[in-house]
Amino acid sequence: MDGTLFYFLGGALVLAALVISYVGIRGKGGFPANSRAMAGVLAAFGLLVAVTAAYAVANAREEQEHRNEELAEAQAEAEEGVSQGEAESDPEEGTQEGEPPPIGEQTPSAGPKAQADLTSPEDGSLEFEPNAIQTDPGRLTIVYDNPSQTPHNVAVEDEEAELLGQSETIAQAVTELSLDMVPGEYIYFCGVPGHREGGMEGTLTIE
Ligand SMILES: [Cu+2]
Repeated sequence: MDGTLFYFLGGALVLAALVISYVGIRGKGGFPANSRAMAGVLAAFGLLVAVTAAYAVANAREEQEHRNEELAEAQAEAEEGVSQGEAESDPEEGTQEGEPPPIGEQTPSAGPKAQADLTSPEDGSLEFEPNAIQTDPGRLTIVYDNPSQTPHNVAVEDEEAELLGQSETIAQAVTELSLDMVPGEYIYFCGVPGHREGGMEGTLTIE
C-alpha cells in the first residue's frame, strides 16, 4: 500500500476545509438559509475524514508489520554475524596454541644441573627409594616414578619446614620436580595426607 492515496485524501480534506471556510465567510448573511447545501458539504467532509482516518489506520498497521519484519531480519543478521565471528576467532586461537612457548621458559637456569631418580615400591608401601639423596648446588630435577596404584607425590622443604615445591600427585606414572638448590639440608616427602607420617620421606643434602 503506497502513501499516494493517503496524501491525495489528506489534500482533499484540506481543500474541503478551505472551501467550507470560504463559503462560510463569504455567505455570512445567507448561510443559515443555505442549510441544504451546508448539509451536503458537511456530509462530503465527514466522509472524507472517515475514509482518511480508516486509510491512516490501515497504513499505520501495515507500516508496523513492515517494521517488525525489518526487526526480525536485523536480528537474524546479527545472530549470523555472531556465529561468523566465533568461527573466525577459532583459527586465531589455534595459531596461538601452536606458537612455541616464550624462549625464557625453556632456557634452563644457569649453573650446574643434577638429576635424582626416586621411586616407591610397587605394592604401595609408604617409602621412597632411596631415602637419602646427596648432590651439588644448582638446578635439581627429581624424577619420581610411582609404579604403584597408590597416589603419591614428591615435595621438598628446607630446614625451617618451608615448602620449596611439590610435584603433581600420580599413580602408575612418572612426574618431575625441578628446583634451584643452594647448599643445605632438606627433606623430601610425599604430600598425600598421612604418607609422610607413614614413613614416606628422605633427606636431601646439597653441598
Ligand atoms: Cu604418598
